[in-house]
Amino acid sequence: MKNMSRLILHCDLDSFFASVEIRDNPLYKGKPVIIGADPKEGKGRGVVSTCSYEARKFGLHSGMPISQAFKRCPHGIYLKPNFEKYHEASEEVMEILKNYSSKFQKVGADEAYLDLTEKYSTFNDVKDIALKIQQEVYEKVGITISIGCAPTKSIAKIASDYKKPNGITIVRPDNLKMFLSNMDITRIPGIGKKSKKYYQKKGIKVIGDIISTPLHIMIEKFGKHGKWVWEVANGLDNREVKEFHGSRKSISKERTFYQDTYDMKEVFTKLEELNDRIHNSILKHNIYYRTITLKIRFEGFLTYTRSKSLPLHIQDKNKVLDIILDLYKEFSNSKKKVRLVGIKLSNLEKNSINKQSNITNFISS
Ligand code: TTP
Ligand code: MG
Repeated sequence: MKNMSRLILHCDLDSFFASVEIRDNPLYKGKPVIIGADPKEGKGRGVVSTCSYEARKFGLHSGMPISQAFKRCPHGIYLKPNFEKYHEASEEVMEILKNYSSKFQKVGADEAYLDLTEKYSTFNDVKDIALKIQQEVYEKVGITISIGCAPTKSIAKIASDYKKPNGITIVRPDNLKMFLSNMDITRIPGIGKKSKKYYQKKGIKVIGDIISTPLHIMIEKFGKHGKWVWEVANGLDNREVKEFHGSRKSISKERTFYQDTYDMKEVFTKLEELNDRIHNSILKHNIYYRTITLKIRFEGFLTYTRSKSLPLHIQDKNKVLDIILDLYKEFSNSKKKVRLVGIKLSNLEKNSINKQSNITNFISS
């Protein structure tokens, strides 16, 4: 019988940066290893990039201030990141994953989707493939990867996170609702802390509450965002596994001022103009993006870039401008004249669902 459901894998490396460090220094194995800023005996600034699962037992996690991490885990092994090493490991892993399907989509340094529908016919075969992938990654790159398999991208992603580290979680179509029912709604990509509160106020606490709410009620209460969330919860997210445009990785525009300037208003106006122009092509090609980068060059060619990555793809001109202006704040007291500004949108996806543009609308309404 022809398999009607898709077989989508989401593969995500476990405690990625920390795993690479532990691979290269076996003495770290089994210990709390923290990658990030220098803790300086608890006085350090900056945050934890990631940490080993042993460190997570102390409550440490990505994004936590390093000073707080040090308080909770003073005996941890604190290491600065080695980005070249992680980049290399990431490329090796992606080369392996690519071989399992031509429908392959890398979504970050340590995660990728594979669509196996055409190659394998049942969810039973998939277990063997997932094991094979884990084995190959471990043998060739020396780190572990967790894999989720489901009929949709969003559920495959939830599944890969379900049994970390080194886990395999397969969610069959008939098991999908049971798998999701008791999960916190923040498991759904697009529901963060803020929107969680909003959903909770309206009686939605676990994913099961979304599943049991009729679609028209979700739309009535939560707009487009509610529709997306309902589709995810019901296994109807039909986004394809597809590498964006093959080679195109970002869209950017920049402009050098005729004369270097101190005038903030001129800088802002230029950024607004660049943003408008970028969005003309964004709309024309129906592209969604997840990372927004500000580039700024001062007199003397001193150049900086600052980025913000969102939890999911958006297409929202006003939000980009807000983020750009926010990133700009860091430079607003500079004594130097500005020579060039630029905006780059990356982590692109085509024909994504417009999931986040309405979050702000409904939260503020
Ligand atoms: P994640 O996949 O989010 O985290 P992880 O691989 O460390 O752990 P998990 O087992 O839960 O998947 O991110 C991948 C890498 O990206 C991570 O190793 C370090 C980096 N990173 C940061 O530098 N800062 C962050 O806030 C996050 C979330 C990740
Ligand atoms: Mg990871």
